[in-house]
Amino acid sequence: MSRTIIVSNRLPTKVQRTANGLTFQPSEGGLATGLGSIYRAADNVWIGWPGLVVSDPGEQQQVTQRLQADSMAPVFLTEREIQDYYEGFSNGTLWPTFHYFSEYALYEEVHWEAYVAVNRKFCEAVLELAGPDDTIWVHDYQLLLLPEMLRRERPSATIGFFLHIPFPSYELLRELPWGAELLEGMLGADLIGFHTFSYQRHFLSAVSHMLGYPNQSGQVETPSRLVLVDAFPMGIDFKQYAETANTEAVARQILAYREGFREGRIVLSIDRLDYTKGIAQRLRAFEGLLQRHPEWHGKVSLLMVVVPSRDQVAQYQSLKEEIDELVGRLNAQFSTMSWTPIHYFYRSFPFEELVALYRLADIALVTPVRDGMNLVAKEYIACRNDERGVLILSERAGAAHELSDALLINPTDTNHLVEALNEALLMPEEEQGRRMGHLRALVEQYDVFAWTKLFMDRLAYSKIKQHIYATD
Ligand code: GDG
Repeated sequence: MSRTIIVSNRLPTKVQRTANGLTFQPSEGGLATGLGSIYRAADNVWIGWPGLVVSDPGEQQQVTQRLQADSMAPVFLTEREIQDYYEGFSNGTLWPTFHYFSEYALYEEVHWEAYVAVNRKFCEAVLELAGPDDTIWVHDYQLLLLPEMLRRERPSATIGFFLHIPFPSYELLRELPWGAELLEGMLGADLIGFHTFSYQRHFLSAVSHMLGYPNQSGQVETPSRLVLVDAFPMGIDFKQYAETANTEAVARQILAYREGFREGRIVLSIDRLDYTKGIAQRLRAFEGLLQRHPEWHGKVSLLMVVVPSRDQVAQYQSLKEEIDELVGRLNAQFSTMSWTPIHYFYRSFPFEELVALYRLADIALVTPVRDGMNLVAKEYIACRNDERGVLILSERAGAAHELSDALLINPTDTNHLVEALNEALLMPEEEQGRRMGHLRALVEQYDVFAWTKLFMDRLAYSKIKQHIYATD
């Protein structure tokens, strides 16, 4: 039977070392939560790094066996590889460049070499596991070279690639010394998917400018093959969120949280720590609301969850300091004995508590300066079985292309953001219901299962299309 082999940098399970030995926990992050629902559905396998350096052969075996039982296969990386391939090239070069923060980008030859070497390591891990009839689905910016490496070894394999972050304008890509190699790497796939049509367009324009390959209607003609390129906006497991939101456990959790806020309104903000997420801008907008609309003093609080992430990279450390300082300053300035304007948590919450937070919040404030898609926005919608609540969403998140019933804002326009907050706080219940009703219908219909099916069907179609092209 043919299987789907999912390949991504991180596995959906992260291994941690504690005083009691190794522990196995679900990973956070959009890719893990999004695909976590589908890979168990069939006889699929997920290949990736387990999130910890494990060099002892005995421990490696223990991790491999434990993950194998849950249909996962680990790729072990050394400390040096993590530094150069992951923190260096992936998060220090590609992440900022693809999110339009090229002033943060590092251009280090050693990072690039490690990136090539680790992509090759993943290639070997895949070749070891994949049978000739298996479909290989490679994910995200850490593995841009992998499709081409696999193609060289298995010319007729079925290979899909999906990018979870934005694909930037060609002008950004050409700032990278390795832009052409990265594009060639991706073109080893049969089908390349992006969250939005604009990312697809940027990619096709980079391919014609930098490689000179002709393309038409989402088909690239490389010197040897035809590659399809398309937009697939990723969905979430709507049912899982909607059903959890209705459970007794979540209802109890909401009651417990409510105690702390009495009748006050709650604005919720949830992100991984990242400069792309617009966390500092959001705090400034909340400050603007309190300055310009003193009528909300004592009546509204911002509940802000920041999940620790990449805290070894310099920009993330200084962002953390900036957030700490802003929260401290705002609370010191506006707090009263009975009201704290910002409740700030620098940690992650268990799934059911996260759902309770979504269910509790009158407003979800999702204001990234750049974001491939943003699943938090969709999860908030899925949890609102009561059809109440307002989503304020950045027009620079991929999700904004679909979620037009949200209040769409420009995240760097603080004035606009302040007024959007005020508008959301004043929004009549019927309008909330109407907007939320439309948003829910959309997120329910285009869930992660529909997304996978669409991608897989199109991948199968790419093989037929190539056959026709080759025999033409
Ligand atoms: C990348 C792209 C794209 C957050 N806090 C907690 C928690 N989370 C989970 C959320 C959500 C995920 O993390 C974050 O997903 P996003 O999509 O918002 O962002 P990235 O991690 O940057 O993901 C992004 C995505 O890939 C998918 O393609 O949308 O644009 O950057 O699922 O629920 N989960 C738990 N506790 C928390 O405190 N359990």
